[in-house]
Amino acid sequence: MSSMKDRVEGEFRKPVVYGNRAVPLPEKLPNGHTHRWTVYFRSFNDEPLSKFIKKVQFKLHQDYENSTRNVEQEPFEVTETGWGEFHVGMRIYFHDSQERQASCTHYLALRAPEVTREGTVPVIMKENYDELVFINPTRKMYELLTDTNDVKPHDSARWFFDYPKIIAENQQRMANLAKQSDQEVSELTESIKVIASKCAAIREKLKEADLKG
Ligand code: SLL
Repeated sequence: MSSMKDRVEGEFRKPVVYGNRAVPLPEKLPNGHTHRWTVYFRSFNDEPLSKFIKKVQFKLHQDYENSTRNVEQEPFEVTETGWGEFHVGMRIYFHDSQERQASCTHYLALRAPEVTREGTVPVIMKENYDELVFINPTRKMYELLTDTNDVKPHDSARWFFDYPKIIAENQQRMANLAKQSDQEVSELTESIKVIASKCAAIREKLKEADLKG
């Protein structure tokens, strides 16, 4: 603990938003996944948080491989596909090791609430407003917290209606999954051929054994 003289007395707040958006996939995947979603932690006013945030750790449902995801760069977000809703834990680590970690939980939304705009696919979006509160921060932290050069007026529409990006990501995701399943099918076909030829060899041996016996 550093002494009070290295610190700036007072309470400093950073407005943040965390939540998720989700879109239904054009078709259900073989693993039952029906949606693509992105869970995120970001600033309310477009300010880069990585000035003072070192990483955001996302805890997904244990169904997911590597269910603990560390994101060390902005945007602090995780994109996945899935079928179900669950609590996503987020832990915020600061560059200043004297600052205690912050945490929050978001219940992932896949089916509602929906936001629509004429001529576009509906997008599910659920988010929470919150504030990171820093009490008597170190001088260095104080300087980062009060540097408002990058702060822009809040514009939620920009986040709500970034449809071209969402649709492009979805198409890319589907193309990757299709490629992946083509690959899996050809691997399985190869394995079936190998097994069939092993079976044939065994049958051959059995026939020989039968003839000898
Ligand atoms: C429910 N309590 O029953 C929730 C669990 C789990 C979601 C939701 C698939 C993950 C995967 C997925 O979306 N799991 O296949 O890796 O609704």
